Amino acid sequence: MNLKEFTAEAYPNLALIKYWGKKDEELHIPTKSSLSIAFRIFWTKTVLKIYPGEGKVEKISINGIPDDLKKIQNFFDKIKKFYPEIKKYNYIIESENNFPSGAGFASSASGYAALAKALGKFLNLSEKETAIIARIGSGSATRSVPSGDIVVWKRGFNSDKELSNLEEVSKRSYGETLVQKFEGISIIATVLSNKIKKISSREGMKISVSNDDGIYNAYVKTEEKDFKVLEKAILKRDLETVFDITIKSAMRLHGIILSYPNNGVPVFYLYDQSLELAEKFVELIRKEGVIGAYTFDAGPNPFFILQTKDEEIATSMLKKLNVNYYIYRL
Ligand code: 2P0
Repeated sequence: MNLKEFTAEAYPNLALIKYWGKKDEELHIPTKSSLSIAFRIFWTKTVLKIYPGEGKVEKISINGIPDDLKKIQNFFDKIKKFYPEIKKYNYIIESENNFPSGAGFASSASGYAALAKALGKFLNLSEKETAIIARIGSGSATRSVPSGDIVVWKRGFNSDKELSNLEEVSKRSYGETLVQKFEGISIIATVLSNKIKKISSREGMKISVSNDDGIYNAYVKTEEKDFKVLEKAILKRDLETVFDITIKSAMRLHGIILSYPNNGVPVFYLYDQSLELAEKFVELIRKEGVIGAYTFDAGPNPFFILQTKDEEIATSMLKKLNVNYYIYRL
């Protein structure tokens, strides 16, 4: 057996302007641009073993435990269309990650990014091409491929007309580093709950997009404007604007999610305690005269972002309330 190995690693990311919805379900073309910040205390490391075959994934394991082969075969089948070379080999994927359960980060972003990077080494791909492969695995993985602290993922097209050539369009939306180093910032990931959510992000965003009655479309337009403002604010390190837009984008996300019940059943990810904690955080930083932001993904755990010099304001509050957390200092 002629076996070759390719190893890669990737980290999760936290979006300040969120990704929520696809123009194309197959290729994960986002309806809107998003921007994220790296979170490098958690990681996924992946070893991709290849040998002559017919494009089949033989085994996949995460931390030594077999994972969903069908899901990963489906991913390989999608990318075969772009890289026929994949059909000539079979694959064994061994992944490891250090995610504590309930830390608020899904491992799909770093998982698909690490796998895409390993595939990128095998296929000799550029970072842009690698980010496109990661995107086909999971949208948010696009933002875990570039090496910078701040990464943008632009929606890549302006009109439906441009969607006529899917392959071409698919190549227009990929992650890019906006800022390589963004020091002096702390991200605090709190752990309020580690329950598995009832509705996955994939399903949740599909519900928002497919029920659009104008509100979702208005959300996309507003966020697209704020995305541009945020990009500029980050380049100028205008933290006040960065934090203001971060909070708005998080709350708009959850407003949109609540706007579209699923056949009448409310869709929601936040708990009362999530909002109470966010409110306490804002009260505290205001009292201390410092700036910061909170954000939420599709889950109940607040993330706090503030300057490292002010980090203790948040951590002492969390300690008092007995809430567990993880800190990443950029
Ligand atoms: C984000 N989320 O920008 C947003 C905020 C969740 C809330 O990207 O269907 O797991 O695999 O493309 O990437 C989670 O969505 O969805 C996500 P798929 P994904 O981080």
